[in-house]
Amino acid sequence: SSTNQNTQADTTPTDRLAEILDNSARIQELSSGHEEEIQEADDDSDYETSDDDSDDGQNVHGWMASKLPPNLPFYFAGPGPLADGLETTTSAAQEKTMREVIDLMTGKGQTMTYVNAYGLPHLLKDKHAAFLRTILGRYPPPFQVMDASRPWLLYWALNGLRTLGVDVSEYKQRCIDTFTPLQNPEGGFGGGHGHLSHAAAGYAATLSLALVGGLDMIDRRAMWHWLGQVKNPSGGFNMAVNGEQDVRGAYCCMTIHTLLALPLALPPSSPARRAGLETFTSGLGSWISRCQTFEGGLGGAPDNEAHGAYAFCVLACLCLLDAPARSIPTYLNTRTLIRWLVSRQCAPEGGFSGRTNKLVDACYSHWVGGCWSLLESALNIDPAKSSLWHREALVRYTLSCSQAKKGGLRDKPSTRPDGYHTNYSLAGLSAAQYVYTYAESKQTEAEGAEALMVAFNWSFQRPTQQQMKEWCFDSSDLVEPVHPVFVLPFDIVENTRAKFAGKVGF
Ligand code: FPP
Ligand code: K
Ligand code: ZN
Repeated sequence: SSTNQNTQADTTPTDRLAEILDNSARIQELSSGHEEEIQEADDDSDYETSDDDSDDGQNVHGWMASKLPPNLPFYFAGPGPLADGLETTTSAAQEKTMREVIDLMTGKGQTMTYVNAYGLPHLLKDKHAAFLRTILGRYPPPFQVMDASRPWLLYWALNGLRTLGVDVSEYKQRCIDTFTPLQNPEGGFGGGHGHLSHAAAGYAATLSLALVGGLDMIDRRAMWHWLGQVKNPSGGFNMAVNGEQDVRGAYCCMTIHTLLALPLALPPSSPARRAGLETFTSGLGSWISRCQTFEGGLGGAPDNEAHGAYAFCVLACLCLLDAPARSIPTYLNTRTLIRWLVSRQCAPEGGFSGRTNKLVDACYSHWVGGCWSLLESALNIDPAKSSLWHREALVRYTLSCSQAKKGGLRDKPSTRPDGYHTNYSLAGLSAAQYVYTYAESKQTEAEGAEALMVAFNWSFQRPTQQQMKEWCFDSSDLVEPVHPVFVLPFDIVENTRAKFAGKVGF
């Protein structure tokens, strides 16, 4: 038996070494064709730490270390040690993206030269703000395809601007004017003129109006009635009357319900009430439970593929129902969820993918990055002491790879920035920069008898000097804190809570 063990012990490291050597060839291949740029960059590079460019393929970490900017851990500078040989459209796209990311991370392909103390491009706040302001401007005819997304365009731009520290109160009247024709007499908002009310449009409209202090234009009683129409007898929510049922509906509807402090009881006209449910939360946790898949991740509806965007909707919706430490472990298997969620953080990219075997994308900086504070709170993990995820990696991806030099943030290198990716990259950056914690407050608990108040129990801690150093950003790269459940600035959430305090029942 001891011979067998020795054989095992001998072959495993040999196989590993073969893999690493294979990958060393892959790294050389990745850098070849870029020799001119490398040479050029090396000539005036601050990063060069060794004159020895020779690479005998034997010491891959040594090779990488000789190329790295100071402070850049090796795992951001080369492909991971494991790769399978299956070639698909996705594997080709992955290879291209990884190559572009490595060039930006290591500085070889980096053209943003205004860098912070850690050699990462600064957050280009003024340029991103200017980019977001153009979204609030006029649109040429090709943008007709965006007509159903009017509320979203406003939300992404206004929330992104506030996350960058820009005051948006000047947009109040225009915002109200935009939403007036979108609000329907039967309650809720459509995405464009003449459109039926829709959960996503209502969510984006409510958040936008909260951002500018324009919530008074919402007919809360009509909204309560409409929400009753989309509450499904299953416990979940439809996206529209007779629309599809998925967890976006649950998160969007319950967010609207909470922010507007609507009554918890279902209206008498609600089809769910006729099916025996009494409140908006009846059956909701159990329906959400069914969205956890064999991977441990969370899909949009029972039997759907696990996906990061829906994972946020699931966790945030559970955090509207009760304290995370109660609602999350009650309805989800947190052990398998952790495994799936940690697998979303990509190396060397540092950002997140939305699902298994797919590519990094900066919108998941929020959809996945926003899950950590909720899940860590559910597990009583103190993020100041230990963490389930790598904040530095997300900061590196955001600053080095997701920023467009002319303004706006983008999905990945070789894509164009847009309002959606700009807002959610910035929200993700805030998740990496702040510690968000849930703490029960007696006062809101007492009020909670009528409306759902638990989601107002979150607070934020600004990063310490030590944390900023660990996570690689300067104070000028710090964004504003974004609420982990409502995805709004904290002061907006507080103003909204205070506005409707004691007004449950219209
Ligand atoms: C796949 O796109 C994307 C999805 C299946 C989910 C999209 C859902 C959201 C963005 C979230 C909605 C949330 C609310 C609150 C309305 P893809 O195949 O292009 O991307 P992938 O390759 O990254 O999966
Ligand atoms: K994507
Ligand atoms: Zn995206």
